[in-house]
Amino acid sequence: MWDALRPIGRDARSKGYRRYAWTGADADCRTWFQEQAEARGLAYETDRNGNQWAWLGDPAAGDAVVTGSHLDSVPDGGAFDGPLGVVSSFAALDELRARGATPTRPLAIVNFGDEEGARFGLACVGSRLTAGQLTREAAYELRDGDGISLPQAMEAAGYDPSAIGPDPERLARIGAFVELHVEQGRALDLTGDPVGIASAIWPHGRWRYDFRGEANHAGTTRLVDRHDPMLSYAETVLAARREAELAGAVATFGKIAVEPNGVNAIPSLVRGWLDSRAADQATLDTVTAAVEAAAREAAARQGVDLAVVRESFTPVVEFEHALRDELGKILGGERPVPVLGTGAGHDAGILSGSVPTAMLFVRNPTGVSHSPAEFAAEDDCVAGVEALADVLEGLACR
Ligand code: HGY
Ligand code: MN
Ligand code: MN
Ligand code: MN
Repeated sequence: MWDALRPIGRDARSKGYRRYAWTGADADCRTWFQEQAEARGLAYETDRNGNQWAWLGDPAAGDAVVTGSHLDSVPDGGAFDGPLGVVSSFAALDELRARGATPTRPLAIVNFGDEEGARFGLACVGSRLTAGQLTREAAYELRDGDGISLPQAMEAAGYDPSAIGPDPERLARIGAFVELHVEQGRALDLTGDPVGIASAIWPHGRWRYDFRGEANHAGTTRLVDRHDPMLSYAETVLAARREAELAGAVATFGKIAVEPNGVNAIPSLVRGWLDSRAADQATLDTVTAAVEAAAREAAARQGVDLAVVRESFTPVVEFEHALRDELGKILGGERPVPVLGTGAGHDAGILSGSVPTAMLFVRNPTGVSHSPAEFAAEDDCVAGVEALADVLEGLACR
């Protein structure tokens, strides 16, 4: 399975993945998913929001146990973030069949579209639409860097965007959703466990900072006469690091757009995106307020205008205890499986507001993710598949 998926959307130079929503690489991943489903005799479908589903048993029967994740990536992302969950789902189904387990509930494998938000700037578009956390109108407003809207991109990829929106009937047929994901951090490496169970997802959000200054000649404009938005931006990046450190949170300016973006021109506009996350809402609010205050002070001092827009936000997710504890019971052997929180967002976090949801993490020895260097050892990936097969058997088979 991996061999057919691995080359899709991989950049020859960076060795990272560029699988952005509704692009050719995304289409190739979707073809791969459909082939895997049909090769196993699973009923394949794409839902109104472009998420892919592979069913074993009658979906209409309800109380389905669903597993899966996403196949899209961040720019130059790693091989495991998302795909490990989807590949492991198919492998776990194969394992169930090898064990002769008989499902007593419908089973499904899902590929949620556009989880990373790399193209349109909003994470978890496929699951948010399905869960009613993103309205059709707001989705129609999403634009990529070339001004192409989400519906235009879907149409260009051969999908009808006219029905995108909440899918409560589909969610009502799900009794449990379990997402397996490579850990994005080193907690399991530190405890020495190949697999862990998620307890919570930190609250996190994305804020866009638009610093508008005065374009001018880099060589002839005196420093005292400048209104340089890059300076305000730079001070804001430093403030974000300072405030996050003080609060024990994280804050990242990972994306920037500069106009006119000329070496010898003082910019007119510097647009920076802040990603900030913290273990609790109050801490996150403290950090983001402090960063904005520092940015406004710097901008005022430099005669630069500042607009701050919160582009997306995901409140804290506490995975419900009943399912989490059931996984612990199913997987617990002589030593309990570790339960850990994460700062990474997931489709499971979005669905947790609609259906009983849990997550399994597979050890990531370096903790690195959202990078071509992301890695998980084969033995740990196999342990993840075994664990997922145990969970599916425990939840859905006799
Ligand atoms: O940004 C995240 O945490 C996730 O990978 N979308
Ligand atoms: Mn990710
Ligand atoms: Mn992911
Ligand atoms: Mn996810």
